[in-house]
Amino acid sequence: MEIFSYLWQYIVEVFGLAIAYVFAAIFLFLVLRQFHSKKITAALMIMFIGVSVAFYIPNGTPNALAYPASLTSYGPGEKPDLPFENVFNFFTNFKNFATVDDISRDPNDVPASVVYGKDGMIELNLTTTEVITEIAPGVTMNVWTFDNTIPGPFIRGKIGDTVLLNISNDPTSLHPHNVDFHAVTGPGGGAAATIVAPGETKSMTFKLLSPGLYVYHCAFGNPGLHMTHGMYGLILVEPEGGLPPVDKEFYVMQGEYYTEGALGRKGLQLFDTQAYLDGIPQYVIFNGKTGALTTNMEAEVGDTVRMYVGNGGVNLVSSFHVIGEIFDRVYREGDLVTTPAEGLQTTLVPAGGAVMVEFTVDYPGNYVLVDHALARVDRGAWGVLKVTGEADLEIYNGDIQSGGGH
Ligand SMILES: [Cu+2]
Repeated sequence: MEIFSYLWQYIVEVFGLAIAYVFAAIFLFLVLRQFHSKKITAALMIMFIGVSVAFYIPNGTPNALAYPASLTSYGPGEKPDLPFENVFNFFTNFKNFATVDDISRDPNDVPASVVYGKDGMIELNLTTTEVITEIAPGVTMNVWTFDNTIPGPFIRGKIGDTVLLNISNDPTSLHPHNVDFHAVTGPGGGAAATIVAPGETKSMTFKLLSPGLYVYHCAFGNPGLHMTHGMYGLILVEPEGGLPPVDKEFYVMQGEYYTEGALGRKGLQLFDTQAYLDGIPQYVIFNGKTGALTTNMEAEVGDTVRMYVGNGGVNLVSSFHVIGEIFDRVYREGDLVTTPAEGLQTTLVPAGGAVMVEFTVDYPGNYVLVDHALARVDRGAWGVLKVTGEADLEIYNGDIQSGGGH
């Protein structure tokens, strides 16, 4: 049974606690018996059990077992928890869930130009899935995706284009899903017309009316709950005439995971509703998991690099920064109409928002992408742009050592 390997730590903990308690009780009983009559010993033992139970229930219940039965929501949608029925279905259907070895979207996976179908429309097929994957080495979670990656595919269009969207929900899913494009004008940004039950497919068309870099995400039930499970991505609407050409384009998206286990706790992690409501994620990651962007972003000295940076949130605003670089141009909040800001160090990426940054790389080395609220780096929010080429000693001349922030 595969599931036992995921739950092994919980099982060991519960058995360990039970054994320790039983032995403590036996020891106490033997000691008390030395000094008191049977009646007094029995009374003291009952007291011991009563006090320990009263103490344990409010304080010692493992988080994973403290199911928030009284939870409510004052939002327009559903409560931000997984209904008990779905948790039960998850465990009873565990073997039906696909396991994905690498959930992260390749940051190089950006279409170079808009791809049109034969009818002149952009044809977009999205499949929503619920899968088991590692979000950090040895840390497993049930995540929900568009096309089995986090973030979902990068969608590229141009102002005036029409998109034909076909959205399918995999039959193994336990929840309905849909998609809200921030680039779409109309009810729910498409969400109202794309609700798909497991196994269902729906189609719609929408027109891209405004240029910009936009987030898309699932908005079914409790939208934040679906987003924090991994259901977000970016859609670019290029302005008239298109974006100026650059040498390298990268797709980076920040997200959060709320797990019952503390940071680094191995094994299958259940969703922590309380941490979600409090806005304290255990993991803050780029492209779906820790370490997703450490070996796959490369450029050469002289290249102009463009990064499409999104934030799936749900709770945090990202302070995006590249250590050792200055952004030549920042298209704040994904605004592709106004003249971009120039010469910025750190830029904000709102929850449910995006930014486009451009910079020319002038010197070889490793440039670390971070959310400059730096404790989040410990939670996973970093990546590396590796730049190769000739060193210009006029720009930077020193003895480069590892561990120096590069
Ligand atoms: Cu969803």
